[in-house]
Amino acid sequence: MRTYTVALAGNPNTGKSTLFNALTGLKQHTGNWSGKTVSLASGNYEYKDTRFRFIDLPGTYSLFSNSADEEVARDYIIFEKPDVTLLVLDSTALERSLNLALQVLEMTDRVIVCLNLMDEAKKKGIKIDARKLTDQLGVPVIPISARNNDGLDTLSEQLLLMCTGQTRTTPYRMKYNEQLESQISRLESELRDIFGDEYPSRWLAIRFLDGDQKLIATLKHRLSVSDKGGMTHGAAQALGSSNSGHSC
Ligand SMILES: Nc1nc2c(ncn2[C@@H]2O[C@H](COP(=O)(O)OP(=O)(O)OP(=O)(O)O)[C@@H](O)[C@H]2O)c(=O)[nH]1
Ligand SMILES: [Mg+2]
Repeated sequence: MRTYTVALAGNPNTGKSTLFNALTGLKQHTGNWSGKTVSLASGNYEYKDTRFRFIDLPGTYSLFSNSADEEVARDYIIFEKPDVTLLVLDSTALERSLNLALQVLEMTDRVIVCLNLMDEAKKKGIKIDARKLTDQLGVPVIPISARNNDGLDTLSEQLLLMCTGQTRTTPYRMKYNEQLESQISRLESELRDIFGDEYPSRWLAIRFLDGDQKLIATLKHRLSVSDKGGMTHGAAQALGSSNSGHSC
């Protein structure tokens, strides 16, 4: 049986572990306070002769290098390359959740968005147009209530479609001002010289321009381990710069 890997990402307290438990039948700790999931629990779920291996990532508000949790979640998505990243959003606080969603959409095009806590949203009179959000984000958006097992069949079906390559996505990518966009595209092509298509080059370029030193150190380390040679002068400068990464 083929096994696909599905990473659960989202803000703290959005119900990732509740969804993980509902699908895998395991008992990952859940509760109404943040920061519970610190290590990576994994569990299997079978649907229509397909096995999904779920990874319960720590809850974070962003995926930069602000904390160990952010690095763990980010590194998993970038370096482990799950077949799908399942973004679990809180339907009652969508605006807050969308910040992380936009970051994940820069990192991978294999994303499914779950609008969790729909039961709470309904109680509060919050209406969300999932179809419109699907159009705007460019990836499937599925309303669910993990605690009540609502919407999980639709979600399973979508997981199967995406893992088997039957869903095409066009993830929304932020557009920056002209000056920044030209720096991004220059750096992007330098980074592609080093890494090819190994990592999402636009996302990498943006992280470099933001001066994400921990990410740069991780990449340098991985590069030295894999011993890839032949990098261009600009790329070497980009990786070697110790401040902002503004090498171009
Ligand atoms: N009403 C309602 N509550 C939910 C739902 N899903 C999760 N919860 C509750 O939300 C709280 C947080 O759920 P968790 O599953 O622990 O959230 P998490 O995203 O794993 O949290 P971290 O590990 O801190 O990132 C718990 O009290 C859950 O019972 C849902 O669909 N509806
Ligand atoms: Mg959790």
